[in-house]
This record gives sequence, structure tokens and C-alpha cells, in this order.
Amino acid sequence: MPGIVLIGAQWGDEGKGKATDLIGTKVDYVARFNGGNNAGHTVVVGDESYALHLLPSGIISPNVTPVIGNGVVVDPEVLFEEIDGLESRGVDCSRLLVSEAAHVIAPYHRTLDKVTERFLGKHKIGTTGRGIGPAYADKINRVGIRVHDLFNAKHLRDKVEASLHQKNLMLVKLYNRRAVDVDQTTDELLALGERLKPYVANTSLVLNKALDEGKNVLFEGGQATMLDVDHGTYPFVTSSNPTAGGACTGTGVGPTRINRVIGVAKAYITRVGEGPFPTELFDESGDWLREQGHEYGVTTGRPRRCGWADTVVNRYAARVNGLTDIVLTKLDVLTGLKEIPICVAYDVDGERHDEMPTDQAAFTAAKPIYETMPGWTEDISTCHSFDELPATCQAYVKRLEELSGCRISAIGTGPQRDHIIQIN
Ligand code: 2SA
Ligand code: GDP
Ligand code: MG
Repeated sequence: MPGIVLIGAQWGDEGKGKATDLIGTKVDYVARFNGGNNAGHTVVVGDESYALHLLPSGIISPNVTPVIGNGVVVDPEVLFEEIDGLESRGVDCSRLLVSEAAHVIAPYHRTLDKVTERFLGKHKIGTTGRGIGPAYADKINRVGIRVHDLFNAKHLRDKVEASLHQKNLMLVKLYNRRAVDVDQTTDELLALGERLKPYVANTSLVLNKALDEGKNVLFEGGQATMLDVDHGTYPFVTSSNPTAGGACTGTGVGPTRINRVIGVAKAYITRVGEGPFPTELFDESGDWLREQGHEYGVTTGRPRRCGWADTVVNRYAARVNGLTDIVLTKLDVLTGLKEIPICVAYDVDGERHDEMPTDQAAFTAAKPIYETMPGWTEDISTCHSFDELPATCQAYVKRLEELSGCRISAIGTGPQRDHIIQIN
């Protein structure tokens, strides 16, 4: 292997949790490199279903060391809740390592996230309200709090004061709210730091050493390509880099250590939050996909917007991430459809676009150009090889592969861990 990046190829919720968990049994380290507890990864093991937010999916596999990299924003309160929840179900979380350089989500980031969305009104992003954007904004503005700041009271107070100076002016003068108290916030963060301390490590060093020793490291992305702050549908994006490059900056590992980049793509497509979505279905087909696929947010419970497969998005994801292969998930959800449309290109004001328009106005105006494939009715969850799939189902996968410009190496045929077909 030994360095594998696994990312979302679309707008998220492609089933990365399941894909990571599957590969996780063969790897030594699983490192999250971006985002925070805005993510929601579902891992189903036997009768147990785990909804993970901040913890890497590898936490479920006992032989894996889970790592939270420097590119992640960590809300310590949420982290402890998640650890406590898992430990009460018998999952050992003591192996967890958290980067000392990761930025911290403080309570005021959560407040600002919600207040900003309210004030944006019809221009809102549809965030998860977890404080992600404000925490990354502080990082870029150089007024963020990093994990290692939590261990030095004097130093932390200075940082909190610097971070709150402008925010308090804004909260009081603009939003008519009370100022956040510097001393109280410092004390709360110090207490959280105390509990966090045993997990904290120089994770860049740990991961590089592991790679030097020939260990296998899986770099797990949260959210997805189309939500990337640089490559996604800006401004309707998250505030981090979920694309493959983020794996390097978000963990402190160089690009020469990466051997494989897996993109997880659904056999159709979903989006949660605001923003353009060319193949979105507003009719009963969209409702049907949502119900068949249980398309509701793992973090917020919001219904996900649903649409037909968009291979312009898949091709774009293959390009900007340098995908080596695609894991195609939720193919079983399409069972029962007579015909299945696939978006092959866009029509933007009468002009055909085979590639993703970089101009957001053009993308917002994009109308899907479809070709239609015949569907299948057989239950595919019991199929264990590609050849066992119904012929029309095989043809659908082959056509998606061809149009996406990237090999499909595995297919998800149901929510369970073993509902997967590996293709050699
Ligand atoms: P944020 O909170 O600042 O990151 O929101 C910015 C945009 O990013 C989208 N986003 C997501 N999209 C899909 N899935 C996500 N995780 C949860 C899940 C979402 C949920 O697994 O279901 O439960 O609602 C996720 N996280 C962020 C978000 O919708 C905004 O469009
Ligand atoms: P993530 O954010 O990419 O990890 O995905 P989520 O966990 O938010 O959403 C994916 C959902 O699809 C979860 O409920 C998974 O259990 C489920 N899932 C994953 N793969 C498959 C599959 O092949 N078929 C079906 N039916 N469900 C799947
Ligand atoms: Mg999710």
C-alpha cells in the first residue's frame, strides 16, 4: 500500500465511513485530515451501527491507531462525548492520537456559526452549525487556538484575548449580544485540555515514522470534493480542503508518501445544505431515492437533496484528486427502477460543457444532459462478484466507469460491512 488517501468524490455522505472501515482492517493507522464534527460517518458492524463525527472511522477496528491530524478542527467537548459514547458500547478509544497543532473549536465559534447563518438570511450556506467556518477563519486570520495552547494558562489567556477582541466588538455592537468573557473561556479550555492531554502527540512525526517502517496509513477525508473551499461550489462549501491534497497539509505527510487515492462515489448523488446541484430531483423520484437510501444527515438529521448520477462531477473529482480508483456505493438503492438517467454533460445557456465550469454562475445555470440506461429488479445485496450482478446492472456500472474516467474497484450493495463486491 502503504499511503492511501480516501475522499468523497461528490457532495459528501458517499459512504466513506463504510469504505474506510473496510480498508481499515488492512491498515495500521487511520488519520482524519480535514473538517471536524460537521462530518457524519456511519459504520455498520453486524447489528451495531456507529455514527462517528470527529473520530476517524478506524476507531472501530481494534488493531488500528486512529489519528486526528493537524488539519482537523477539534471541539474537545464533542470529542469526549463521542469517546464516552463509544467506550460505553465497548469500543476502546485509548489508542487515539490528536495532533498538537490541530485547531480548537471553542464555544464562541459555535455561537458565531449560528449567528452568521441567521444574519446571512437568504444567502446562508446551510452549515451544520458546529462552529467549523469560524474556527477555520481564526486559523487563517492567525487568531486561532491550537491544541498545544491548552497546556499553558498564561499563553492560552493571551491567545483567547487576541481571538475575542474583534469578535466581542462584533457580538456587542452588531449582533446585540453579550461579550464572551476571556477568563471564563480560558478556564473552560484549560479544563478540557487536562482531559485531552493523554491523547496529544506530534502526529506528523508518528505518521512519517510509521510510513518509514512500512506500515499502512489510510488518510480519511471528511465532507467531499464539491465542498472543498478551493475546488468546490464556492461559497456553498465547507471551510477546509477535503480533496486529496488536504491529506498532506492536514497531516504533515509529503505527497511522495501517497500511493493510492480512492474516491468514494454514490451510484446516484446527494447534497445537504444550500448551493447549486444540476441533477437535483424535485419530483417523486427524489423522494423515492431519499427513502430508499435513507438520505438524512448523520449529524443534523436534515433531509438530503437527491439526484441522478452526475459524471461531470465524477470526472472532475477524478482530475482534482488524481483518483486511482473509485469505490461505488449504494448501487442497491437503485434496484427497482425501470430506467436510470446518467448525467453526461451540462447545457449552459445553449452551450455544451463536458467538463466542470469553473465559473459558479455557469455551474448554477447548468442543465443536465442525460443518457438513460435500463434498470434491474433483482436484489443485488447477495451478490459477491461482479459477474453475479444482473446484466443491466453491470452495464450501468461499466457506463459510469467509462464516463467517470476512473476504474471502479469496489461496489457497495447494502449498508452492512460485507455488502461489498471487490473488483480486481
Ligand atoms: P459546515 O458546517 O461549515 O461544514 O457547512 C458548510 C457546508 O458543508 C456541508 N457539509 C456536509 N455535507 C454533507 N454531509 C456532511 N456531514 C453530515 C452528514 C451532515 C448533516 O454526514 O450527514 O448531518 O447535516 C457535511 N458537513 C458539512 C454543509 O451542509 C454545508 O453545505
Ligand atoms: P459518509 O459521510 O461518506 O461516511 O457517509 P454517511 O455515513 O453520512 O452516509 C452514507 C450512508 O450510506 C450510511 O448510512 C451507510 O451505512 C450507508 N451505506 C454505505 N454504503 C452503502 C451501500 O452500499 N448500500 C446502502 N444501502 N447503504 C450504504
Ligand atoms: Mg456523512
